[in-house]
Amino acid sequence: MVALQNPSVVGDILKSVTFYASFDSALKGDFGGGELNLSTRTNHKTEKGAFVFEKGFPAFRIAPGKGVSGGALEAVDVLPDNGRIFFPARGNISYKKGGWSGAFSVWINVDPDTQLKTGFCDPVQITENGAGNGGIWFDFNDARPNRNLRMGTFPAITDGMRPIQESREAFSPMVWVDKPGLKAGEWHHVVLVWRNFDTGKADGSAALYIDGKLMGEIRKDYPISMDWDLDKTGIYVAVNYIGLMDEMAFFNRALTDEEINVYYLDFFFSFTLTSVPSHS
Ligand SMILES: [Ca+2]
Repeated sequence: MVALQNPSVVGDILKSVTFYASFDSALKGDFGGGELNLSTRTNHKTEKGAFVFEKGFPAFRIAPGKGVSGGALEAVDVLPDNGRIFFPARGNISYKKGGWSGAFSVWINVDPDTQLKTGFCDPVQITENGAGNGGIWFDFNDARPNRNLRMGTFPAITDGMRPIQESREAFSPMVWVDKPGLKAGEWHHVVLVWRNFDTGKADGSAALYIDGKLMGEIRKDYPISMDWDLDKTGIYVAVNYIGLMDEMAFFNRALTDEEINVYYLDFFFSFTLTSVPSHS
């Protein structure tokens, strides 16, 4: 065991955790302010546009000892009927009407160019109505031979508006990473941070980090508002993902560059979030 590099920074990080899943021994959250069990959403078989919500999680399992720390979530197949698993958002994420900031951290072990079976894959997508209508996510797109890793923070749209297009152009609230260089058997740390969402002002921003490095930022001349009903909002995980994911956490503020660096480095010095203090 090597001592923590920076215990005070780590302590500040731990205090801001709102949800944490170690995936060490169970497919559920270890800690959170809301529902910790996964549910599955599938398309209704006959009613177009309708969804069926069920408890449980086919095609996902714990891979004991295979994680970046302890066990990991292993996704072995794509669910039928556009099925996706999710943690309910209420209590587990710091969303607040009128303005909020936050961060998301996860470790992934995947080769997106060889392991995925579908055009698109979202390791995480937080949304009520869809990726382009009040959605925070990162995904792998359908580019060949190298998929892009992309972050998106798409504001909610009101009736009659069209969603903002997914694009590399400046109008689109995205970060694009070309050839992210991910390989099966290697763990990589992905962090999304966002500030001043849902303020109604054009002061929102967001950023994507891989392995402690800033990959790009989102700053727009329009407000970035999710406008969620938390009871209908899901933290969708491993959507069309095939591979391993581990140590997933949400934070109630944007982590700083330094914190993200420490978080990344300290994991390699046997730091895990299992020491998250009780928030009760
Ligand atoms: Ca784990």
